[in-house]
Amino acid sequence: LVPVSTLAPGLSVAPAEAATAVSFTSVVPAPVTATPAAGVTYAITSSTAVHTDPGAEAIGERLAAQLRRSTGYPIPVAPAPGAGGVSLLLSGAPAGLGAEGYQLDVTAGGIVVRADRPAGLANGVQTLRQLLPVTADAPAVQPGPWPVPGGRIVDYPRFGYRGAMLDVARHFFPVAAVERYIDQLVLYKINYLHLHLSDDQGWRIAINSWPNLATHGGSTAVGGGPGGYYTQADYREIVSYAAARFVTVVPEIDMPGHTNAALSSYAALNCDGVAPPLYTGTEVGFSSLCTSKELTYTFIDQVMGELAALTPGPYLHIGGDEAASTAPADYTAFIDRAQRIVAAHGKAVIGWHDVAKATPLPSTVAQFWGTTTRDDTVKAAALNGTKLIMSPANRTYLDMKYNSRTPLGQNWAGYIDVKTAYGWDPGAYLSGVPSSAVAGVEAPLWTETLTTSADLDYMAFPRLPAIAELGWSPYSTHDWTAFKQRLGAQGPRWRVMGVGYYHSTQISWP
Ligand code: TNX
Repeated sequence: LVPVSTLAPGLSVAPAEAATAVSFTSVVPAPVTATPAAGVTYAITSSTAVHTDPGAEAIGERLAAQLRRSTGYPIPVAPAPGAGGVSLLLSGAPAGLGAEGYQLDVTAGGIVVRADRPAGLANGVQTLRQLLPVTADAPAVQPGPWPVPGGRIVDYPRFGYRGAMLDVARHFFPVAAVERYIDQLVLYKINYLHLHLSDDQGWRIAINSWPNLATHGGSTAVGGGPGGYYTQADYREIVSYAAARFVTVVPEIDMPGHTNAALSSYAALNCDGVAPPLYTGTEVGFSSLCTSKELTYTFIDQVMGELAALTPGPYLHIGGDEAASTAPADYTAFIDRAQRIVAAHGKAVIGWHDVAKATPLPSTVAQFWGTTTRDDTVKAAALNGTKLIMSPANRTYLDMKYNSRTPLGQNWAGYIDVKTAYGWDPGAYLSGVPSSAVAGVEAPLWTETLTTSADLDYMAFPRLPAIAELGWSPYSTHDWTAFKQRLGAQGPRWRVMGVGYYHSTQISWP
């Protein structure tokens, strides 16, 4: 984790936790099966090595680096097979784990993680981290011992899409802050990072064919700060940092609404040919690309073309929400054309669920952000084959306040404490929509009121792990009483890592 101290001066890390053994059944998100072996323990010692199959070396190196930092042991990484220590193996996994599943065995003789694919091993390593004493996640050497409780975990995700969104448009977050958030996401097996790269208040990615977007459109933020933008090299760095951790970046350019920063950057994009001033307020629904101008589609084609070239992942997000200044017929025609443009660049579209009013391509995914459990347009699209990402605003919006006393955030979708964030089933939430239509979940973090990594920590934790668990764990494990205990056990880990979480009174924090 990038230390918060370099990002948010003034935030201090609590005193060291004791290196005590943790319970085998305390993992978040809850695994498919976890079978403790009573009385069995393996301890990491100064002679522990990590043994990796070909293709698992980088995962082994990252695990070893963390263990070296906190234990002070040498923890060499060597090719498998090797006796004892930690083995990361790409063979011998049981059938049915899929691309992201793993089996983890902790015996007195050593720790073995098996998976079919590197992504599965990486998930298994995250589980292993949670089985170590919390001090193993510390950024500096701690006293041992380093016991790991014995048993077997067999685990794989319920949904293939488990996302988090960060709004870097309302306030800009530098590369280091995004990478710090990625480090936090992977702790809970989130595998997509959606970056909201443009909005009325800022354009945050350099586009070579339209340079003013970043230099002018990126020059401010909500409240009038200096803003900022990613160069394409910055952006590639984020994408590769994420990819190394098996996180796929989904870039969003919001259109046709939420486009004041673009319209301010190029007068020709406006129907009347006049560029509006930059905007630093927080109203929504007042801007629209000019859907009747051919230049608008040249613009989208070139912007999405450059983004597609920067994006190894399958999706480009076209926004599509709150287009209150676009006539309904213009909106649907625009979205249909935007979908074809994205498809021509070899990518599938994700759009906020408003795009269901148009004609979704078979590959288009709609992201539900409503506050009710009934939406006939979304339901009809789902029954017609459109896959959904579930981000109900009154459950998953990490920018909503926990309660009326929360100093940050908004409350238009209500207050969301942990129990509300956790207490729903993404596969059975929307009336008439079968779970087979649900690709997964995503927790958006809008940043009208958030400016630092410490602010992100406070709003994302402890709710982000709740949403992550809804995306990963079988619904048969869903149980508030058990969850709040497991979640509480994460608190000491966050303190050790320097994550400034909200101490929700719904949880008893050890
Ligand atoms: C609604 S949700 C928005 C965003 C705001 C957010 C604040 C959605 C698709 N649009 O523009 O930032 O509420 O909570």
